[in-house]
Amino acid sequence: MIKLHQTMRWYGPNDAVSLRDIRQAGCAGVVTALHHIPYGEIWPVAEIKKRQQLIEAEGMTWTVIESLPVHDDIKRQTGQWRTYMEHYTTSLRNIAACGLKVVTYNFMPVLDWLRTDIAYPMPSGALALRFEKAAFVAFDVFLLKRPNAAADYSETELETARQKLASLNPAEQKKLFDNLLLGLPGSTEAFTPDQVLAELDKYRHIDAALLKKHLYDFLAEVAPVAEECGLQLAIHPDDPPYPVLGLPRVVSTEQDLADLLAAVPIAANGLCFCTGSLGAHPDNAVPRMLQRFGDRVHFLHLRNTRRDADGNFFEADHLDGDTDMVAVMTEIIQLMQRRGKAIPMRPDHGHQMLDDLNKKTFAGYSAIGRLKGLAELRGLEMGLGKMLEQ
Ligand code: DNO
Repeated sequence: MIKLHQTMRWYGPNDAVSLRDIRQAGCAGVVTALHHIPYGEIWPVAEIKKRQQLIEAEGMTWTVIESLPVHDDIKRQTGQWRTYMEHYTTSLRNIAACGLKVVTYNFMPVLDWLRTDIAYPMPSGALALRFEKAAFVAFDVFLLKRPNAAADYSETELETARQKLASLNPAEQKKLFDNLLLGLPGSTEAFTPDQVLAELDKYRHIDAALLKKHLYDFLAEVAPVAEECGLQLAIHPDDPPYPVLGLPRVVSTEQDLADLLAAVPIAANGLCFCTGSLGAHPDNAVPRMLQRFGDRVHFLHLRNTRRDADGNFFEADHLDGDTDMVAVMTEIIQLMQRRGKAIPMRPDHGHQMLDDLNKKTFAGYSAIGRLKGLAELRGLEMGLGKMLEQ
């Protein structure tokens, strides 16, 4: 029986969660990135090796790079984008030279994932990540004051957002701002409102069709290089999986994934299948999508969300929420037997709980909640695996 290759994300030497912690969670692998290298710059072999040695000294492998970021100039095909394309392929070759195999990236313009609340209390007192529609609209229209933002929402949505704003004191408004503009994963620097507005404005001529074209152009050049040097590219879906702040998002739906895989039909052009991001869209039938695209899934993020009818969602326990994790795990087990290959996975995010409530960790990435999620998923895999073997 081929089993999942269990990993956890590590933000590097500054992460309050140590490699030792990750090892004790039962992981064989680590997912990390050279967060100190600015977007668009080349990852030198020496830097990759240095990081790899730290991980191997703790008895694990650096299994997946998450992420090798795609510079926004490439997403827009403006400015220095040709240079950044060359840097990207050079970085891929350097990564392959060090023996790594899987590279995650995303194609979300300007910002990566978005949450309005990073400390949403569960009934147990554990804290979860949450996206609250009214708070998001309030941020967009009344705090950030994006030009013409109001046109993207209904009168009811605007009214609910107004009420939400009125319920927040200045400190809470600042917190909402900071949560949404937390910046980029792995960084603690938030954008200023003016910086964000300037970045958003650079996309005013780019609609979904054009962004898709730019993504496929990127892949047409980069995926063959990856294939040639034995790497697998794994694109992370949009989170949340729909347009935000007037920006197009093009890796959100079943059709988006089908188009992407068909655009460059080689194995290296694959997916980081994130059940949490995809599951936040009511139309995404996650187990069915996994069945359909399984052959091109190079990395798995396992996580669950619970949605409501108003467009809010929070991150539920890994085995709870709207996505049927039993169906997902059944697909995964069958997929790995069919492909004859273990797929790397990580428990994505986790509730902040127990001793971690007093620690400063990256939002979503405290140790104990992820350990709990991983342990539950590991048990589910073992139980289902035994049943399927019979
Ligand atoms: C959030 C993460 C994402 C992911 C990137 C991949 O917790 O899953 O930030 O790392 O989108 O490029």
